[in-house]
Amino acid sequence: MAKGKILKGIGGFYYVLDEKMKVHECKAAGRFRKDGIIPLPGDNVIFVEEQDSYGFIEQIEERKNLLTRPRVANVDMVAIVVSAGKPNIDSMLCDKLLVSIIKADIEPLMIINKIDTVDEPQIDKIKREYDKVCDTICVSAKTKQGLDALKLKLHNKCTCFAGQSAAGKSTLLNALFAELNLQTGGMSKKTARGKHTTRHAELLLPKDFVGTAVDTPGFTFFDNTDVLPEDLYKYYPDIETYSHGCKYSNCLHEVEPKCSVKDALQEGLINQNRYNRYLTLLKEIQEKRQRQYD
Ligand SMILES: Nc1nc2c(ncn2[C@@H]2O[C@H](COP(=O)(O)OP(=O)(O)OP(=O)(O)O)[C@@H](O)[C@H]2O)c(=O)[nH]1
Ligand SMILES: [Mg+2]
Ligand SMILES: [Zn+2]
Repeated sequence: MAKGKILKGIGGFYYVLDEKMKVHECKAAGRFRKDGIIPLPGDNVIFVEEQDSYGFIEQIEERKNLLTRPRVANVDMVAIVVSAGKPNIDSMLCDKLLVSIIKADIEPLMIINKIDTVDEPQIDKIKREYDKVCDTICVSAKTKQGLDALKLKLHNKCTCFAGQSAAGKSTLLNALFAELNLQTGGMSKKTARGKHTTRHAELLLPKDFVGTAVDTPGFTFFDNTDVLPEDLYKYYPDIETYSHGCKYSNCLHEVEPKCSVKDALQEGLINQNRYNRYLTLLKEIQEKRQRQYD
């Protein structure tokens, strides 16, 4: 038996890094599938070594945390990478991702990339929406602007890079750690969307760096239906902070009277776009739940 960490899983094979930095191609015990457990990048495992770098995963150690989209375990931080230019930011997708990160009790970071392609006001607009939610950093993987500051934020942590396809996750990781040599892609001219270049989440251990990173495939769809409507605002730190003066303890901050969130909104303390999207997501969750009961 040996201890290791899953770097990636492809087609039923898991690539497990052992304590001597050797990678083993492993199959997983059948009972995981029976119990509905999927081994994930970031999982700490106990495996049986077989010859020629093969192996068999026997046990998955208890996870510190788990993110279902992208699927990773045991990360310290999730960096949401967005493009300041093309592809256009999907703010609703960012908000949903933030809800899931904060719900999983993981630290979020917003990386605004491609700042070489747009003017200051466009960057500021994105920054203003999110700087009361989490730490934000503006960078360009192309000009390398902001990368030293970003590297400092990644120090000593396992950071999962997540977000839309073509936001520049893999390009950023290459710019930070040249030896990674990850595949990068362009955008489809027809749809103005990314080409989904990265196909698998992979835990990376850059040389001469204290910390690890997970590159993940971009996505466009996100489902938050496991959140209760009355809990949703708790995953909006910029809204939650003003919720303590509401008259009703089960206030949804929607139409209720004497709502301190709406007061804060009137005073300009909460970003109007974030609040509008909160209401949209609240409706979406309520309607989905309603359909489940019908
Ligand atoms: N101008 C400019 N282009 C960038 C920057 N960062 C990335 N790109 C370009 O954006 C495109 C997409 O980059 P990728 O790194 O493949 O994007 P990704 O987020 O990894 O995409 P998926 O793997 O599909 O999820 C490539 O053509 C990059 O060259 C940047 O800072 N500035
Ligand atoms: Mg990629
Ligand atoms: Zn309220």
